[in-house]
Amino acid sequence: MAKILHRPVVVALAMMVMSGMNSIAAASDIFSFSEMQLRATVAGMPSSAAYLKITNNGVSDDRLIAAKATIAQRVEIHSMEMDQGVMRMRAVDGGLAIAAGDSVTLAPGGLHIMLMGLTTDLAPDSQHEIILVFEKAGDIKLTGTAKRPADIMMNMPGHDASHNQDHSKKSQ
Ligand SMILES: [Cu+2]
Repeated sequence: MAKILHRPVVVALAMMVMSGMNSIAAASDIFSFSEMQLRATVAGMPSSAAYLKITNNGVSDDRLIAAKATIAQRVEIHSMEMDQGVMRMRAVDGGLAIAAGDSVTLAPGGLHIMLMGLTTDLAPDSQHEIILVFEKAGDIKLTGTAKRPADIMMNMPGHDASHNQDHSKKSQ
């Protein structure tokens, strides 16, 4: 059923982007998103990251399996964890499970969309598109705003959400 829904969702989002209604948040029948924020870069910085809160309003569990962007040569979904006193990033194995009715927060110091091999500088306040690829819902295109590190997440509640996910839950 999700496959049938996926095209209308993309069309609806594209229309919202064109009409500028997604400056705060974009929404679909299945997923809603906080404003996506990208870490602004200065000339020559090779990588950046994007952050947002993703909420699954649907009745079936889904999984963020990839992300795509023209501003980077490689885009991966990363986690960041303390390992013997050192912060380490790594690609999330098998994607990010988002259970029906649940939400996951990608935020500095934790989960993030990693943008590697930037093809452009991300000037503060500039806007960039990233496509989130869900296992069932398909591609959803979002527009995010580059922010200076100190300004990221200033307006995003629910910072703790990434810590109450039950990762042991089987979603398939
Ligand atoms: Cu990373």
